[in-house]
Amino acid sequence: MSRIERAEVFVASPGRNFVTLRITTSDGVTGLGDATLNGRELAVASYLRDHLVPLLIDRDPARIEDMWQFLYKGAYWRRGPVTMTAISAVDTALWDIKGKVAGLPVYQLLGGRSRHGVTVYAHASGADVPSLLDDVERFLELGYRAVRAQAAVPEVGGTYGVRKGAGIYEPASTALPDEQPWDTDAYLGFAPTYLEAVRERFGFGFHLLHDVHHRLTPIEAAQFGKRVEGCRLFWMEDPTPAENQEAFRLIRRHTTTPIAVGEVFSSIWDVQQLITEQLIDYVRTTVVHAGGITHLRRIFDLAALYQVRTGSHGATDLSPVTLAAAVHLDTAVPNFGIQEYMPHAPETLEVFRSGVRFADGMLVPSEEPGLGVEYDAEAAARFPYQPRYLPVARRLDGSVHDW
Ligand code: CS2
Ligand code: MG
Repeated sequence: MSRIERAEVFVASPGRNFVTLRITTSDGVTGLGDATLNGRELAVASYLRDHLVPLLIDRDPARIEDMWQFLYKGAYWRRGPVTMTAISAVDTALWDIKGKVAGLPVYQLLGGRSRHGVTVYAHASGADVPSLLDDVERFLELGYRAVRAQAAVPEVGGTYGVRKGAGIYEPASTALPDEQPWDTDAYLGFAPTYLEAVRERFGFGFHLLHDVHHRLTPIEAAQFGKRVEGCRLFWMEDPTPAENQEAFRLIRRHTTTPIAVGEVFSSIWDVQQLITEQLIDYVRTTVVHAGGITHLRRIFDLAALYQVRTGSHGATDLSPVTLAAAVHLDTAVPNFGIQEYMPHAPETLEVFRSGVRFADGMLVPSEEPGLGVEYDAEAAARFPYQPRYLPVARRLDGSVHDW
């Protein structure tokens, strides 16, 4: 029997911080898992190094489901992003190994191809409406079939989702959290106008998305969804914080704008009511934060029963290992909806060499056995970890708001 011989945890910052797990078997097969939790990276690295790696040694790498149950139930303490991200990394690495041992790309192990490509959406943004429109145009010219639009709210200092200059969007950019102002009334007055401007200028021949980023109350979200119905959004994302899943019933009662939720959640139980009561249309849980390929498949299968489709988180703080795993899963599941895609920085792609390819607004997985990603630990060593935090939002009266 092959056994797990070594498990190494790499923390590096090639373009941004990533935590990566590499498992090596007694047969010399390696598997990769992403363990990046933006702003809490070292907690997951320690969870892996101090608590999971010792449990992995000498176990059978082929028993993926059993390993998941062992790490989840064996922790006793349930759920939570740190635990679930660490379990995700192990699970993903074991799928990578299984693919390499079988000589098959991971999507083949998941049941094979359901589609020839994975439709993705790009991130268009602007400091003002004209620059947002230019950005939308640029993505449409690049062949994207779906574009998310975000613009900075005038007079309000910091807005999520808006790139600074020509570089890559990076909200976690300061050594301590940047405290940014937020004004819901200004946003509610402004955001619908730029979504309308996008439709006016470019028409309806592509999917238009928008991320509310947990900024509204349920009734404000209902007002927003109703107001933008004419824009026929593909989705409004995270309209309100979803710890209280019931809150979405109120939004549903008032608007037919589709809803996507899930990027900050880590288990099937966090989205159970949202799915089974059909309170959302797209579930955005990801491989890295929701228990790996094994658990995400379970969430997606539950979602399929209720005609909820997938729409996995794919920002640049998810490593190319997560993107590759997502594209394998997206290729295989029947209820795929859309995949978020923000190309990684050149330094990131120097360290993670990925076989995922973009063409015609779609991603296709590598045909290499496993996930099709290689990690260059030597290159990574040139990019040491840097403390970086996501911002915190404060309302105009100084009180903390959901970022
Ligand atoms: C965003 C993310 O991609 C998205 O939809 O919500 O950019 C999110 O803000 C970051 O991943 C947080 O780390
Ligand atoms: Mg989001």
